[in-house]
Amino acid sequence: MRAEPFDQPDLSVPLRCAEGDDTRGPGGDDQVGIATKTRAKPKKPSQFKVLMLNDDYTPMEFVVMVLKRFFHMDLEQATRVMLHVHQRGVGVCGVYPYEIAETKVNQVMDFARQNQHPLQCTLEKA
Ligand code: TYC
Repeated sequence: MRAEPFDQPDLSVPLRCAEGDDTRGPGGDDQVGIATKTRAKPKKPSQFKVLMLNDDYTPMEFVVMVLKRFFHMDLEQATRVMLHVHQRGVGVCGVYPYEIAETKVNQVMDFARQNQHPLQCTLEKA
């Protein structure tokens, strides 16, 4: 599995021990224990845009099918997004937490490859 560049722990934020997780025994002697640390300020998982890129070869109908199948768009919405990408070069298919966005990108790229289309999809921090 590829190491992913986005979900590294934020080491700039200090972690503190949760109350009551002192691992020393009753006599204050050192003991082996589970280090249970909680983040002082829990963070919302970051969101990622899934972007579709234009190319000169993938059929419009195929792009519409992809948007319907993997992004649950209806025909009208999928056609609008496809035409936006066709005219502007790039467009947003959806915004998701990292792991879901990465899965969508892989699904689209696999499906395009299986059908021998050069369609490209990527993700970007929202
Ligand atoms: N430009 C392609 C064509 O003219 C259509 C297309 C649209 C391709 C969107 C990719 O993400 C894309 N057949």
